[in-house]
Amino acid sequence: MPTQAIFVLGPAGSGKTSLVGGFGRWVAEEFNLSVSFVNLDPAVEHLPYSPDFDVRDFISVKDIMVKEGLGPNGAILRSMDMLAEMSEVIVKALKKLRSDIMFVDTPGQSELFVFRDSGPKLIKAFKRFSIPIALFLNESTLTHKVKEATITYLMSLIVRLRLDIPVLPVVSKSDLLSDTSTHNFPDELSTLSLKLRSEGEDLLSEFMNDLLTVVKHYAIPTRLVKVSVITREGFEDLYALIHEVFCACGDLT
Ligand SMILES: Nc1nc2c(ncn2[C@@H]2O[C@H](COP(=O)(O)OP(=O)(O)OP(=O)(O)O)[C@@H](O)[C@H]2O)c(=O)[nH]1
Ligand SMILES: [Mg+2]
Repeated sequence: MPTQAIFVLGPAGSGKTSLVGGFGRWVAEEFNLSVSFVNLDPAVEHLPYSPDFDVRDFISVKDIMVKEGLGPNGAILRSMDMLAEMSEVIVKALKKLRSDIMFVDTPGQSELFVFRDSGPKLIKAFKRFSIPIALFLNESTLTHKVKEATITYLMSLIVRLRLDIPVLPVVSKSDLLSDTSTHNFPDELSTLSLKLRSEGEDLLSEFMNDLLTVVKHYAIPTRLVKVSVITREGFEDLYALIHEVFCACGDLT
């Protein structure tokens, strides 16, 4: 069986590192699987998991700032290009882990990983020894309205098209939602158009409605799953969705 590689992506602070640690540990506890942890964020200070591979052993954003006279943003950009150049070295090391499931923590600035060379190049290299998929996180407090949920679906779709792997949209930090927001949460893609109308009929709603047609056409058939690393809400649901995606990938190969 090839390794199942789960890349965790999302905007800065959306909970990627926490989910890799919390969900990864839960999967290791619940199932009889060998789970490994990969950190690809050269700028992270603290990790809530013990990485089996840590890109910081090879790339240091602080060193780049000093050696190349760059500011923090320039150094992070440079580190992403170095990540792309290192893809063969990384994959060679990861292949040796021979794990069933690999959780891959990605850089805080997901836009750099997705839109520069590093993400696509790494994913291409991962495909030689694993089946990679991605989770795209967005925070619950930014996702509980239909328009925001649509944006989360759209961003997941863009990541899917750019990285050429299945991407599941995931709502993080669900423990921060109020009871009302939890109750009315717009999770089913199929019912979003209907719910959109109840949020008012302005130009943005009209645009979102058109957007939903595109999203439904290109996105993998899924729903927004809500998870919390604190309460472990949604972990079973997320694992079931991931399993479905891997089964579909298996059928395609
Ligand atoms: N309430 C709540 N807070 C969370 C949860 N997951 C993460 N956080 C908090 O959100 C903040 C950011 O979490 P990280 O895991 O570092 O997020 P990240 O996306 O890896 O951040 P960057 O790599 O810096 O972009 C931290 O303060 C976490 O404690 C959650 O499920 N619930
Ligand atoms: Mg992080």
